[in-house]
This record gives sequence, structure tokens and C-alpha cells, in this order.
Amino acid sequence: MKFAHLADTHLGYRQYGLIEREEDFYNVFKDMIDKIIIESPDFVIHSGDLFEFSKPSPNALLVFQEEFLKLKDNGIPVYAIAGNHDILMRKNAIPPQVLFKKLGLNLISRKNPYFIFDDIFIGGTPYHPKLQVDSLKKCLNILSKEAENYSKKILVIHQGIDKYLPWEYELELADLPQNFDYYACGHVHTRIIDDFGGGKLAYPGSTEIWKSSELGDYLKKKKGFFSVEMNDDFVKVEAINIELQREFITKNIQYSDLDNEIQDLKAYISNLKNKPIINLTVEGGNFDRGDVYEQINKELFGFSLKIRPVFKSDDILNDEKLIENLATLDPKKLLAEKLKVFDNEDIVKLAIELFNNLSNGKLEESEKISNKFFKEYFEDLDISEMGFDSEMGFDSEIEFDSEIEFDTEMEFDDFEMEDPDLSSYDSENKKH
Ligand SMILES: [Mn+2]
Repeated sequence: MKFAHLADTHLGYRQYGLIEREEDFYNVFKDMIDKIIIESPDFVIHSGDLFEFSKPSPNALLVFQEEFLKLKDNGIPVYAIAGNHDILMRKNAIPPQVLFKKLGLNLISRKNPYFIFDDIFIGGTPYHPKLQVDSLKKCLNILSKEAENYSKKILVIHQGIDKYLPWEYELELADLPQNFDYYACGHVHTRIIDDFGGGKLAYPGSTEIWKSSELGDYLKKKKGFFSVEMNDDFVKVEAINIELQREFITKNIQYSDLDNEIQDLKAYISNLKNKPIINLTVEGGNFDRGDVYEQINKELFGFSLKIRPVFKSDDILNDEKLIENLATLDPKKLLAEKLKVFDNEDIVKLAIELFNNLSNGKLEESEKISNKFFKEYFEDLDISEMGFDSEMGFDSEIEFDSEIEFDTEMEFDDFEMEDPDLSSYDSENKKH
């Protein structure tokens, strides 16, 4: 017996607001269904986040309808649960998967927590947020008992588990019942195959690069679905890769090599089937971001779908090193390091005293300290010499460092969110 396991297809997601990226997600899904039909499994399991939104666009719905009907025409049943993206977190809300029940989709829900295929138990539960973890654990216990008498048991969930998503999980590994042969998980976007209980626990991962943070895992493990073979003796999970539509190019360029690197990149891109997404970091040297941005755009704009530049000139790199070198991120040490340029202990002392007092809301004390410092350093000076303009106040001569920027890490196009998540209509801030 063989089945295909997929998850996190996020149909309808328009990354960077680009229609091409929405199409990429559709195309990879279509390729996947074609490949599944060639593999000819007994059934398909989808572990949630079928759609990007709980109210998918007609385009997203249509893509799923067509692909679902292809599977149906080939006699391949589909079992599915709703993920956090499919569910509007409101009482009695229904996920879009419901629309396909009458076409034959086997939707695992609270009302229908399991199906039986031959003698195989396929049970599960839709996504539960952390607040409902007690109810989730109850569901899992009930499913574990219901599954008892079947020869093979599959549990379908869409949750974060501490072992795989340590900063944002609902379940600890120990919360899972032990008696299933295959744990068909969704939610984590990287590809994971693990041993658990007497069986296998697997996250097939997202089918496209939904967030650029998934790039590392994609380069190592690719994307696609799992083909699972299950018989009396073993469960075997095989990763089937689906080629993505376009490349994500990540490159660090030294500013001094900028011209050459850009030409190399151009030559490389011209051989690609589709325009890539380019994550470009320009570092080293002292340069004007605006100029470099313009140069990159001028040379590469027509050759790429999206360029995401980050600029790290020497100033910024030095600040980063400074932060790295300090064992702990002590703001006072940072202040002292940063103020070394003045070569004046009193200035460091002033900054730290002000930091201490202002952090504690002691405004009067801070004012006293400032005045004292001012008196000691400037009172005896001729006011015209120290750049104190009678009308304008401080002029530019006395500014300590007009170059200090606070947005050193900002991307040039940072007014655009990295992955705009329109699902903020929903009550939850969705991350997977
Ligand atoms: Mn997801």
C-alpha cells in the first residue's frame, strides 16, 4: 500500500505582491499532482494550509478544483485537514476545503475525525491554536483509542511540535500518542522525516519557498511531497522532489567587485528559464546606498523578477563586529565602545550616567548632569567660538556625529513587508 503525503501548498499566496509568484505556487501544485498520478498511490493526504487564505480567491479555488478532479478521475481519493491558514479563527467558521466535500474530498474535521480505507485508520484534527491545546490533547487521546483495532493507523495533524519548531509550538513530542504508524504532519515548512513510536513522523514542508528563511532547507533538501509505502513490516518514506519554477539567488558581493559581479550575475541569469528572485548583499567599503541601488537596478532590473538588496558598508559592518565582540549585549559597554572616537572619558561617563538616569525616568537628575557637563566644558569658552549661534541654537559644528544612522539594517525597499500577510484579517498572526 502506498500513499502520497503533502502539506502547506498555500494556494493563492502572492509573494512580494507579484502575480508571477502566485502562478509559481499554482504551477508547482499542478506539477505535483501530475507526478502523484504517475506514482499512482492508493490515496493522498494533505496536512493543511491547502490555501493561503481562509477566503481563497476564485483562481486559487479553481486550481484546486481542477487538480482535485484529476486525482478523482484517476481513482485516487484525497484526505485533508484544515491548517491555520485555512481557518478563520472564529466560532463555527468553516474552511474552504468544505466546498469540495460534495465532489468527494474526505475532509477530516471535528465532526468526522477519521476515515477508514481498507483496514487503515486515517484520523486527525484541524489546526488548534495554543490556547486550545487541552482540547487538542483530548482529540489526540480519543483518536488513539479509536484507532486501536485497525491494522494500520495514520494520524493527520497541522501543528508545531517543540522538537521541530522550538520557538512556536503547540505540542510537545511527548503529547503525541505512540500507537500510530505514520504521523502525517503539516505546519513546519522544512522537510522532516523522523522515527516516532513504532512508526514515522513526517513534515513534507511547504511546496514553494513561502518565506526566504526557507531557502537554506530548500537548497539542502529540495521541495515536493513524500511517497509513503506501508506494509505489515515497515513504513518507508521517500522524498519526491518537484522542480521549482524559478531560482532564488542569494549572493554577497564586495563593493570593490561590484561591476564584475553584476556582469557575472547577468551572464548567469541569461541562461535561466525564468527570471529569478535575487537577494543581494553589497558589503565592504564606503559607498552611497542610493548610487549602488541605482546601479543594481539599472543592470539587473530587466533580468530578474525581484531584487532584494541589503547594503552593509564598512560603518555598518564595524557596528556588527562590535556587537558580536561583546559577550553580552550590554548597552553601557556598547555606548562606551561607540564613544571611544571622542577619546574623552568624561563623555563616556556622561553618556552612561544619562543612560542610567533616563532609563529610570529621572529627568531632573539627567538635566542636572547635563548642565554640569555643559558648565565644565563650555561655560568658559567664547560663545562665538563654540558654534553657538544666537538665533539658531547649536549649529552643525557642535553636533557629535551627524552620520549616526539608526536604520543600519534597513533594506532599501523596507517600506514593503517581506512577505505581506493579508491574513491579518484573521485574528491570528500566522507564521507558517
Ligand atoms: Mn503553512
